[in-house]
Amino acid sequence: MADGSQRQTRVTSSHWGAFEVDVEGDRIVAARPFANDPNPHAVPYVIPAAVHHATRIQRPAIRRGWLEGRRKEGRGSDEFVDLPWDEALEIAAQELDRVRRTHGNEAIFGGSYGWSSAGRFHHAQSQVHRFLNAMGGYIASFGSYSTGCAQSIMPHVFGENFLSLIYDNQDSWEVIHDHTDTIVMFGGINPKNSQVSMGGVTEHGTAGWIAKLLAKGTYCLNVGPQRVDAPEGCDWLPLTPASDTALMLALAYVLEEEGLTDHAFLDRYSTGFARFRPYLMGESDGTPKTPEWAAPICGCDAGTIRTLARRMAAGRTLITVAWSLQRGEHGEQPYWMSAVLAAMLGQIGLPGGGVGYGYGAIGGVGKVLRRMGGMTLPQGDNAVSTVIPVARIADMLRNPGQDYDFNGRRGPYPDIRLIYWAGGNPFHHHQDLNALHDAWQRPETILVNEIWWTPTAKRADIVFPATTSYEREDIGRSSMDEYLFHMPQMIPPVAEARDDYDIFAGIAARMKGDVEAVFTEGLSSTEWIEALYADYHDRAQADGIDVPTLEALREKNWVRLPIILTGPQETVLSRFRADPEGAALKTPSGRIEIFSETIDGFGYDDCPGHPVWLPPSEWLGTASEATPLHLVSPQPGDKLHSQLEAALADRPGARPETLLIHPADAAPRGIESGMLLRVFNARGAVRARAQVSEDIRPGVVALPTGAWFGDPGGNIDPHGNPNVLTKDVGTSRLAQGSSAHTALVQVAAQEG
Ligand SMILES: Nc1nc2c(c(=O)[nH]1)N[C@H]1C(S)=C(S)[C@@H](COP(=O)(O)OP(=O)(O)OC[C@H]3O[C@@H](n4cnc5c(=O)[nH]c(N)nc54)[C@H](O)[C@@H]3O)O[C@H]1N2
Ligand SMILES: Nc1nc2c(c(=O)[nH]1)N[C@H]1C(S)=C(S)[C@@H](COP(=O)(O)OP(=O)(O)OC[C@H]3O[C@@H](n4cnc5c(=O)[nH]c(N)nc54)[C@H](O)[C@@H]3O)O[C@H]1N2
Ligand SMILES: [Mo]
Repeated sequence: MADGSQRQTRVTSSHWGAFEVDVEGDRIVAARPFANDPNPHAVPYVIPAAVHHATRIQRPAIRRGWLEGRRKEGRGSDEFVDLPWDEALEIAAQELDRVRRTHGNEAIFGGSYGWSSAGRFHHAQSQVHRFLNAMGGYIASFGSYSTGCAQSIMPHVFGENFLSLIYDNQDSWEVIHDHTDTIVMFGGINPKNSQVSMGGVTEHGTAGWIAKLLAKGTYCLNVGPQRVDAPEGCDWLPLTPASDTALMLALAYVLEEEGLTDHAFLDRYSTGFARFRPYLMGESDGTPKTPEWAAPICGCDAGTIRTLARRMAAGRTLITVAWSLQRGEHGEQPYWMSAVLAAMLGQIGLPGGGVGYGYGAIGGVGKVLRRMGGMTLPQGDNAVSTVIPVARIADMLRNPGQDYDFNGRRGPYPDIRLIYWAGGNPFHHHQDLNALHDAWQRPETILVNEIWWTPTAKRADIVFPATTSYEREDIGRSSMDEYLFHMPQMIPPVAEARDDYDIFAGIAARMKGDVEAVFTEGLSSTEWIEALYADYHDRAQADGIDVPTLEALREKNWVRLPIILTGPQETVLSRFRADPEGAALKTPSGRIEIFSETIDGFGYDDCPGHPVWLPPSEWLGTASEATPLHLVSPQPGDKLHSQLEAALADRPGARPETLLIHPADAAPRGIESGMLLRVFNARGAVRARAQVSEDIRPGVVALPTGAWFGDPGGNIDPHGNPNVLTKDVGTSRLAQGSSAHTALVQVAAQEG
């Protein structure tokens, strides 16, 4: 920690990469990108303002209405009462004890989704889960908002856990560079998104790789609603959002019609093509999936589809699919169909061929590193086995006891009385926020640990102020990065903030039974970090990777480990290709499942036994006079989700958020760049600022995520959070993923 007025500079790590921080006394005074990063993110510049921002939660606070017994009304509108730490911790402990005694641990929701901050020990979600396990368990959640739908569907297709597929079993950029002739990028590959990664990537390399591919002459085609989803130099096939499955079917149709399908591959490595083909050719439903059929659905012409199919069959082709495609109603279908299309091309398991998911979605996809274990806080065992799909939270709160389907299972939603959230911002990330606001009134108690007064903190009953990663010591290590960081404590906690660990330890100490002993195991946070690091260090040494001792790392601040692997690497799919029996996939057939008996057996009309074209409830095909435009809501370029939003929003003109709109849609509405807009549908309304641009297809508007949802009661969200407008519906009964990209809206110029 800095002492006196001397300026000190240290490096730390974050989800958006490493950066240097200058400290004077108790304050962070400047921050700038890390010198080793060829393509750093700009977000460090806002760190000093964010850390010392007026919206920091100063001390524990409890909602007045809750204290006075008005539990189920006033969340989000009541004022808060500041309390001393001891008193607030005591109240929280008594309430947790009351709820588990009266209703059981099944009444406690601790899904607590969210990205929190980098740093291995002070990872808020791990901390809250460990704490809730120590007190007897909680209702957890399955999957993520990022890839929840894919996590359910793809194991049926490739027999592999989806996260293991993308992080450990896809080709590196180097292999793609050396082997691939054509990349067809559904949803693009946007270097802006790869600036971010769980735990951070230090040398941001995705933009550099795409530049190298283009220089080499690799044909890169961005297929989607926005030109800006891929760097300049990539071709663009403007596509109607949510129509990708129709395009993929038409590409498959051309392959089949023109004798370009690799039937030898299908026979040896896949199952079910014979069940799928009649649908493709229109023999089973009377609709051949021709380019002429797809063209009006996709908003492109049939000739383009034919030419593309031939090009894909002519050389080594990699199909890449952005995660956004599965973040919409029927998101299972483009994911499954992309695998079928790749199988028909016969290049799965060959270097630089087949299909890959999420290149560019986050940094580190396409980078191959030696795996290292350790530095993970053990979360203990959860005595409650009920798990909900992560994005079904509002349904759960609204419908206790009601049965719902999920990936072949059917069962009731739990009856939630208490929610504990740490490290996430559901009033940023969930869909249909006005409806979530209403459902959120139902539990008896909501506890939140937060750094800033986010819309979620404002809707809690008991709020504990948490430290930022600059106010505590930690270790920065990501499985997608070759750098290892000591993250020093640089300043004392701001106001009365405490580390999540100390907040939970403080509550645990006041609860009945042995919660404290189970949670802390008698260790301070420094002792935990030392123990976790020792385990990591020993494992690394055993694997022959030389990592410094903790003392040495504290001294050095960071080191670069020799763990990058170069050249072609074996993957689940390359092994399967080489030896389809010996290295069979973990699907029921041991092969790629074009038809899945398992899924067929579920009997879901919204996700049948093979991929099909199923239009979502809201897309340009169902556009009306009231809501004629499709809203897509990409990740924000200037930050990570809603983090640091308070400081970013202070910059002149930064809020409301910018809405991208095509001149053909802007002109009839009298909209020009810079104008204030009202964006609305039956679910709500937000303000936004217009940016008129030909980088987006006509009929589509784009509003990034991340603005803080405004205070309830107003009839328009002043900052421009797209989730006021998005639809809260599961992708299907199979995956129940989030459908953030399913939304139709109207846009109007706003006076003043
Ligand atoms: N419309 C639409 N919505 C989307 C998406 C979309 O594409 N479109 N994408 C979805 C996706 S993929 C995601 S991942 C989610 C992201 O949604 P979230 O992960 O919920 O978003 P964050 O803003 O990262 O929230 C993290 C919160 O943790 C807090 N925090 C940080 N460090 C700490 C700490 O040490 N302790 C505590 N207690 N708190 C801390 C931050 O202040 C912040 O409020 O959004 C989803 N929502
Ligand atoms: N800078 C920055 N980077 C981030 C994040 C961040 O907050 N900030 N968040 C990170 C997280 S948590 C995640 S999960 C990843 C998400 O990574 P992705 O899901 O890949 O990224 P998105 O930005 O949600 O969407 C990419 C693009 O998909 C397009 N799109 C939307 N719907 C469709 C469709 O139906 N078809 C096609 N073809 N295209 C469509 C949109 O134009 C959008 O710009 O990003 C990560 N990267
Ligand atoms: Mo995500």
